Amino acid sequence: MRVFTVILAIGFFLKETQAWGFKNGIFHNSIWLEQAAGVYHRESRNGRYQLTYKDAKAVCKYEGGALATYAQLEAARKIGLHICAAGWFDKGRVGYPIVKAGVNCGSGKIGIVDYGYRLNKSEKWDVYCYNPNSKECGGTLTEQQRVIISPGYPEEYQDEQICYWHIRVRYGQRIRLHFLEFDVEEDTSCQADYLEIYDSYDDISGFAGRYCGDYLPDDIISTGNVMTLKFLSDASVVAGGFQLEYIAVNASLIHSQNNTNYIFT
Ligand SMILES: [Ca+2]
Repeated sequence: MRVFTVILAIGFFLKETQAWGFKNGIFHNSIWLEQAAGVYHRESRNGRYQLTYKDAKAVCKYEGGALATYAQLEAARKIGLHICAAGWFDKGRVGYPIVKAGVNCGSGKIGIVDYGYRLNKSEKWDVYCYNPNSKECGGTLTEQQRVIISPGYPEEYQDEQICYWHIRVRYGQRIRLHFLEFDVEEDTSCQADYLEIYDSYDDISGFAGRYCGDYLPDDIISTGNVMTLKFLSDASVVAGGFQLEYIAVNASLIHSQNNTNYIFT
């Protein structure tokens, strides 16, 4: 009976994990996954392990959330959050959530790999934030063509949203973004709400533009087969949101065109 229960539990676990992108024995470590149960991982714009405890708290607060508690991190882990990067969480504790055992991450342990409460708050790690209002947007997109919308579109987006879309098409292809609708709280330097485009698979390198207001941006074409979009809204004033489409294009076709929208060369 006990064996049967265990098998049922494993079956349930596999079903759950498949829904979260468990393929070929590896969890797909997308931002979508990272936002499991409102918990997500962040690193400094300067790269991995650059945040003091004070910095870490500021990162979460900036995005409208707070440091995740151990219980929140564990709840997220139980539905598939698997990240091989140690980060600060609540009360100056450091660790990371592991779902699938691996020798290179967590030394075969499953659960929260816990470095404990750090005495030295100047140590530098990544961070785990909790923001339950930020979990229903973003993702890793690999289709050849897809429409991307702001959270809740065609309704207005809400305050304190943060979304990352990582687009990855086939090697040798490029990504063309075409804006269909655009209305984001306007201010002169887009400090409040904005959509940022990165010609890269992260938001650290390849910055290509920050957009707000209601002017429809021109098409944007990536230099490679990846692109990242980041949408952030602050604590007040919302707007209609946006709708855009991306399409994977054959890089050689772009070379053969004299296309004024071809902005990255
Ligand atoms: Ca706003």
